[in-house]
Amino acid sequence: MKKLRCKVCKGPIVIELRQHNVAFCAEHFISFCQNQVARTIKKFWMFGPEAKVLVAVSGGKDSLALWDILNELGYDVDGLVIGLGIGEYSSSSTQYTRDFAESRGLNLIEYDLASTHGFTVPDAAKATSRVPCSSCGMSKRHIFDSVAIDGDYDVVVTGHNLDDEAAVLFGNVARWQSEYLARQHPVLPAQNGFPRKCKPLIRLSEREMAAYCVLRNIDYIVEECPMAAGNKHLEYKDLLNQMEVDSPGAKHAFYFGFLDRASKLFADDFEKSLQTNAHGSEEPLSPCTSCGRPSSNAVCAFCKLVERAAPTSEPVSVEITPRPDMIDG
Ligand code: Q46
Ligand code: ZN
Ligand code: ZN
Repeated sequence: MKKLRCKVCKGPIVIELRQHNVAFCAEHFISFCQNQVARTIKKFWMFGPEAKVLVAVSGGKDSLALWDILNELGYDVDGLVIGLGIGEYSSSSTQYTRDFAESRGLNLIEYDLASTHGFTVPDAAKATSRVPCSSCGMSKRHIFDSVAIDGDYDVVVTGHNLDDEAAVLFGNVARWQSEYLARQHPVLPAQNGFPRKCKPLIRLSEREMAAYCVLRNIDYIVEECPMAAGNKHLEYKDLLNQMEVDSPGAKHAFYFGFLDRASKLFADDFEKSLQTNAHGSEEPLSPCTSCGRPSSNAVCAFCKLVERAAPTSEPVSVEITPRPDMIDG
C-alpha cells in the first residue's frame, strides 16, 4: 500500500483527513486548521482584523483550540469562562481554562454563578423542575450577552464545530423546526441590544480539534458535562459518525449543503426572528427592571430564574441526575 505523505512538504504524516482526501505532518496540520478558521471568518464576513473578540470558553478542546487559533491569527481575543457549579466538572473545567490562559498570557474573565447570583445549575434544575440544560443554556446566553455588551466587545465567538452543527441541523430537520433552521447560521448579527455571535470552527471536526490540541500542547477537560448524558444531540452525532465512516465528507456535505442551498429558504423566518427577542417572542423589548438587559417582560427570564433558584437558607446539594430528554448542551 502506498505510504501517505504530507500534502505540503511530503514529510511523514500525523493525520489523514479522509473527507478531504489529504494527510498532513504536524506543522502543516496546524496551519491547515488555522487557515480553515481564517477562511470561515472571511467567507461569512464574521469580523474584521481590528475586532475586539470575546470567546466563550468551557475548558473543552473546541473552545480552547478556537481561542488558540484566533490568538495565533493575530486577533485581540479575551476568554470568558462561567462557573456553573456542576460539582467537580465545573471546577476542573475552569482550572483547565485558567492554565491555558496563563500559558499564553491571555486575558480570562471568570464569572461564577454561585458567588454572583447565589445559585448553581443543579439548584436551578431543582427549582424549575426542568432539565439542567434548559436553565444552564439560558444563564450562559444571558451572561455572554451582558459581558460582551458591558465590555464593548464587537463579537462573541463560540467553539461549535462541524460535528456539533451537523447534529443540531439533523435534529432541527428531523422535526422540521423552521424557526430554529432559520437561525442555524454561523453568524447572528447584533440586534435589539444583543451582541453579534459567530461560530468560526464550523469547517473543523471534533477529531481535528482533538488532534490540534494534542499538537499544540493544549490540556483540556476530556469528560463531557455529567448533565449532558442522554442529550439527543449525542445520539445524532453517533448517527452522523456512522454515515461518515461509510462515506467520508457526509457531515460536511450535509451541513454546508444546507448553508449553500437550503438556508435561504428560511430567510423570511430569519428576518422575523430578528424582530423578536432571544426567546422568540414578538413583544417589544424594554430594559429589565432588575438587570437592565433587553426583555419582553418587566423582569427578564434570567432574573426570574435568579429569584426562584437562589437558595434562601441552606444551599441545595449538587445532585446530578441525567435525563434522556435533555436539550442541546
Ligand atoms: S454545561 Fe450546561 Fe452543557 Fe452541562 S448542563 Fe447542559 S448546557 S450539558 S454545554
Ligand atoms: Zn508537512
Ligand atoms: Zn434581568
